[in-house]
Amino acid sequence: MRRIMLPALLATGLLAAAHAATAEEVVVVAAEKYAFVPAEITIRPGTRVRWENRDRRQYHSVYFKQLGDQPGDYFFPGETRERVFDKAGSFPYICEPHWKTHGMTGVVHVVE
Ligand SMILES: [Cu+2]
Repeated sequence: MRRIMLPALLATGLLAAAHAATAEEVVVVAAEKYAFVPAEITIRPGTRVRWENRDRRQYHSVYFKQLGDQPGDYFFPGETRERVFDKAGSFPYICEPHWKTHGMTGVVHVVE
């Protein structure tokens, strides 16, 4: 009985997870302690990513140079930045004040 039940439960779990991923429209990345958490995410096209500054005093930025961002768009504790990714690809970004000193970088993988 267990051998039959386990795959069925796994399949149900996977379906539930896939449905949740499809229904999920916003993925949150924290900016805290000089790091993006998680630094690497994989999403589907059309997903909105929200970066939340969870530090108490420190500002950060989410700078996608290859997407034509203007530098200097810093956001402060409690503030957010958002971006919707419509095209597939890998999009690296940096926090301008901290990428050199703290390796504060991230990447968004958009997969069909
Ligand atoms: Cu930073």
